[in-house]
Amino acid sequence: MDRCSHRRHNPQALGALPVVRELLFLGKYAEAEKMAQEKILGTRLEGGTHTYQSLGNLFLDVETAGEISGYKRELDLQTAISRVEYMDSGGMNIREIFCSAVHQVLVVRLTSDGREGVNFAVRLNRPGDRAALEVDGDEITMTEHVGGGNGVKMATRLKVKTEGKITGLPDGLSVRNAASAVLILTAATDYRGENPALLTRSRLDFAAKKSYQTLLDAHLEDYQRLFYRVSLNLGSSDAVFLPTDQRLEALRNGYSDPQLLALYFQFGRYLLISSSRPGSLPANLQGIWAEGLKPPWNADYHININIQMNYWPAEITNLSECHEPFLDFIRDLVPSARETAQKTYGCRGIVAHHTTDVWHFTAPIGRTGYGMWPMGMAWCCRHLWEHYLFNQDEKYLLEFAWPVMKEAALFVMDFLVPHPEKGYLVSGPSISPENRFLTADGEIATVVMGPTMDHMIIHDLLQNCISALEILDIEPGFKATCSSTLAKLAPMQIGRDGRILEWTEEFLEPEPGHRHISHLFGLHPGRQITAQNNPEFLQAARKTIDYRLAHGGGHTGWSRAWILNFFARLMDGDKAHENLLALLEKSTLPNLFDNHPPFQIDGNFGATAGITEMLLQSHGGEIVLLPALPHAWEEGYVSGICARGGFVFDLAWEDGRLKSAKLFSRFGGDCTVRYGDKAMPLKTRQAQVVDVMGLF
Ligand code: FUC
Repeated sequence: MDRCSHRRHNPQALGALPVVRELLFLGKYAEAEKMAQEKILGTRLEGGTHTYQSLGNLFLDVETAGEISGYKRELDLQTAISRVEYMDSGGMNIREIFCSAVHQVLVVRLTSDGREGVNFAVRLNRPGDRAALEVDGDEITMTEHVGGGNGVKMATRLKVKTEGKITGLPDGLSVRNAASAVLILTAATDYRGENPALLTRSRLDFAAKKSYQTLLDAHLEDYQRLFYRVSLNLGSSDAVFLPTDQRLEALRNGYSDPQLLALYFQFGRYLLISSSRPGSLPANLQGIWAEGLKPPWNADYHININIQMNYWPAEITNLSECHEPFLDFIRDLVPSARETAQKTYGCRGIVAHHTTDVWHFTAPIGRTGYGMWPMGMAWCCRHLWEHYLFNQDEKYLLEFAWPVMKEAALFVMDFLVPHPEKGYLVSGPSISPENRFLTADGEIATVVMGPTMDHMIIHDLLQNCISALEILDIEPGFKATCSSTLAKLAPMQIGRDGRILEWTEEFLEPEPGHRHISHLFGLHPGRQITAQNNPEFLQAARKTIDYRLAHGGGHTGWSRAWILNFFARLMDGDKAHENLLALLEKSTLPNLFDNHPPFQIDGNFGATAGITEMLLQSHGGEIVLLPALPHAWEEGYVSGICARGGFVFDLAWEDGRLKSAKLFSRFGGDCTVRYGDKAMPLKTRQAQVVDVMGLF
């Protein structure tokens, strides 16, 4: 069903485009921006995008007897089981909860060793009170046609399995005198064209036939297969016995807790495993943990940093299959992105702007300050390419990744225009995501020709296209066009004060500590700025970050996480560590969720990636071991992290020096491994384990 109700392309865009460009080249920013706003930007759906919503609430009203003691609530990352336990006068009470990707069910088990057993009521509802509820025997069914019209149809079913006595309530079930009770809940929508009532029926029937232990075993096997691929030890601390919120508080008071950092790293992996599995939608701004009917930014898919950051840890922390939902989503954007390229810019290929939602709209919407940014697709394409680099699957590259990358390249080839004076190709009209500048008249503006980030993204895309074509050995003509476009692209520039220019011109900045540091895309996630390629830009990148930080930058969680990655790429472990601590101290909630008030998951994922980049990097053709090990991590080990080319590493260090290093070569092939000043070439066979330490 086509539910993309807001493909609202502005019909005046094609006519306005050359005029806006000309005005911008003449420096008439205010006039250009006004015209872009009126004639290029499409209409914004009321409320922005279609919102992701919570499914509903499951309430348990559990009776307790007498005083409660020993209350403990935990989430065990090794098992992905959430557990509550406490004593009351009846005995020990335990509640275990897990979500099974295998059976697509949420399972809750309540047990009590007291004589009375557990006595509780279970109720379901959905915010907004529009859901229909049906209670029948040991089941509750909740259905809703969300929003009516084109909205999704949803069904949720819950079954109680118990030896205790079940009676129906108007909005739930009452369970009495049960030694244990197992609740099994499943839910579905018709998003993918399925019938949610039938799907939930068959899923629930299937799962309910299994014992709790069988469901649990299947869940553990599935989850641990992914989770246990990586272990990390950054040193131990006495605080492990304290609750997480207290450990965080202690960290804020200067207590060193390297185990909390390792926990935080694994928490990011847990979040990705739990929110992004083959066949699912990608993790949105809040993963899947959005609350209510209208979460911030509709928990949509911002593609000007946020969703990309969500997937930074996927390949490097050995969760390649968790990347797939995003890759599928990128492919699914293509038809809409093609239409936007034609209707808005008269270009071939595909384009998307700062945000989108599950219905895949790609038109520029809202205000120019965030909406006038046609680089969404081009940036997303680096994920398609990276998935190849880690998995070396040429069939995937040829059939899945390349066609999308090619269309993104076609768009930029048509979209770029020569700068009238300088001659090089510039992108525009566009913005440096969400930042503003001051014009010569002192006016605040956003739209320009040639924001640096655009060129860095285009550089990355075209280079990746060239590499893909070399591997596939196809389309030499297209490869030549990629190369010639690349050669004509506006170069990166360093400003008078030694920072990288954010725009082609040197403007004054009204917000010098802005959260986006878009013009460092070439440092991370890109690889345009490296010590081998252009050390002068490395210096300028550092100055750029220092300046942002000196003006209050890094104040949102994701921004801080990006800075952590930047410092890892600058191979400055101490600075990376300092920013990791700042992320935990200033932008982390007591349950370790990243804080962008109220909560945004990108910072969690970005930090997990950043910690990995501190220990292993594989960007400029070399695999670098412990590139940014901070002094604070004197000894430790990591196993199972991945480098491009399909190499999996186990590393250990002592006194800040590499002590052992092993690689597992998944596909065979050559690589160069560097530790400190020494870089060693290596040939490997498929499935070979190499003691890399022997090389140094
Ligand atoms: C980006 C950021 C905001 C926020 C939003 C969801 O555009 O500028 O800080 O994270 O996405």
